[in-house]
Amino acid sequence: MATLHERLAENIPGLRKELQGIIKQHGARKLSEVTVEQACAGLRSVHSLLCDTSEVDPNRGLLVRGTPISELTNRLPEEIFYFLLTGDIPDADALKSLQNDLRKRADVPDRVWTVVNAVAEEAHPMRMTSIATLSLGTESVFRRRYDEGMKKEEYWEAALEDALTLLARLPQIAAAIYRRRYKLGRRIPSDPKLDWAADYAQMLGVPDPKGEFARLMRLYMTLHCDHEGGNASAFTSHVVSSTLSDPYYAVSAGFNALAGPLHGLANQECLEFVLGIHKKFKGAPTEDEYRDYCWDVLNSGRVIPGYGHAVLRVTDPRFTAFHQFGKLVCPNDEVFRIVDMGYKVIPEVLKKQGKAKNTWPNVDAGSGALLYHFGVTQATYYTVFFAVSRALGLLAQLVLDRAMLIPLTRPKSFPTAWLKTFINQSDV
Ligand code: HAX
Repeated sequence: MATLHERLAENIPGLRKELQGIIKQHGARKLSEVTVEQACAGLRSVHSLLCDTSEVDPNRGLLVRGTPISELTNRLPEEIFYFLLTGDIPDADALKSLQNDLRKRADVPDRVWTVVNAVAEEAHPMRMTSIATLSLGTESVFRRRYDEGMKKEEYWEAALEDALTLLARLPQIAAAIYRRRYKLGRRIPSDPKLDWAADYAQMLGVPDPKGEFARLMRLYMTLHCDHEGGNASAFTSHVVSSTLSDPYYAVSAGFNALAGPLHGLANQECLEFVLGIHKKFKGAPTEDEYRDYCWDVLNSGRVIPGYGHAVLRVTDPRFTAFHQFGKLVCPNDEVFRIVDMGYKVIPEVLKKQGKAKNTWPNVDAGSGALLYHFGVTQATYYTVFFAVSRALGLLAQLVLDRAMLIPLTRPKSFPTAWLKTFINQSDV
């Protein structure tokens, strides 16, 4: 089977021609209407962005290239990256070639370590990850080739070069940040015999005699890989990359969006929520105690982290995958039991409150309890796991954007005065 580069080089001319044909023939057709509410409240559901890597179906959850994520849980993240970019699962040779390519690129330059070590030790790990990603960019092939006058048709190849280098290095950087931020000792070197996620797991230094933590890392990296194009981190990365900033700028910007509590930081807040219950009740509470606790949170004006979603209207299949993993690996762990109990209690409470459009758990509700079980107790680090995984999707999306010659993103804004005039005129 073709290598990733070969397969993309085969696919891209046809895809490009197809899209240009669609634009030429149907460019004036309307895809969506925008209401005043949508324009003033986050552009929800406005069909206005092309993304071929994945889509989120309100009732089925994440579909990667049309395949439900629940059918991909045994795949390696490297296979998923190939799949996101091409729509094909690589065979053994193509996978090996991609893994070898990543290994060759994995060495992190010393000057990046200098940057990582210069960031304040108490800084949030997401800030450190974003800074380190940005600092890797001084070697950007995209930037160098752009400055040399690269043709538009070749942008994707230079973007792919950067994407592979960034992916190869991120686990080392993220693991080093973990060890430095929580004073766990020296960096652990990469082991070239391991796959991408298992290597990340071993570099964290988490004891793993049965290989279960490595299994969790593979699952984690696969489940968080992508979530279509309109979520805050993907959209941010898409906008930055559309200016022809290099992929390091774009992914670092995407990470900055992911660091918000309504997005990727929710996994940190979920564990804090569960640990708060554990502390208050000195273990798992009764269902009645759990319910009262949730009402106290809601009545104090806070949200229940890990529940609700801007698009999904069912239990997130990624939550289900983590939940099943927990039931197999640590069914009696008290923190996991609180997550398990939450699945019974919280949807009912949110339904009664009547505000959330989706009362079911999202991906973040249970992942922290599993990490905690393996001794990764530092919840402030959890969004970094999400970021390392989501880099797969951000990078696949931006390589395809450049391949499809997608131009600068530039929606039109308007002042409130214009909106008032528009409303008055349409009322007449
Ligand atoms: N607990 C309490 N109230 C909630 C809620 C929750 N879990 N989820 C939604 N609501 C409330 C909203 O705050 C909103 O209230 P107001 O009208 O008072 O503002 C109302 O229900 C309607 O919100 P919605 O339309 O159902 O949800 P949104 O699309 O606006 O927001 C969020 C989606 C995910 C941000 C929201 O459900 C939330 O805040 N959940 C908790 C935080 C969380 O789990 N975030 C992670 C999401 C997954 C992700 O992106 N990870 O990266």
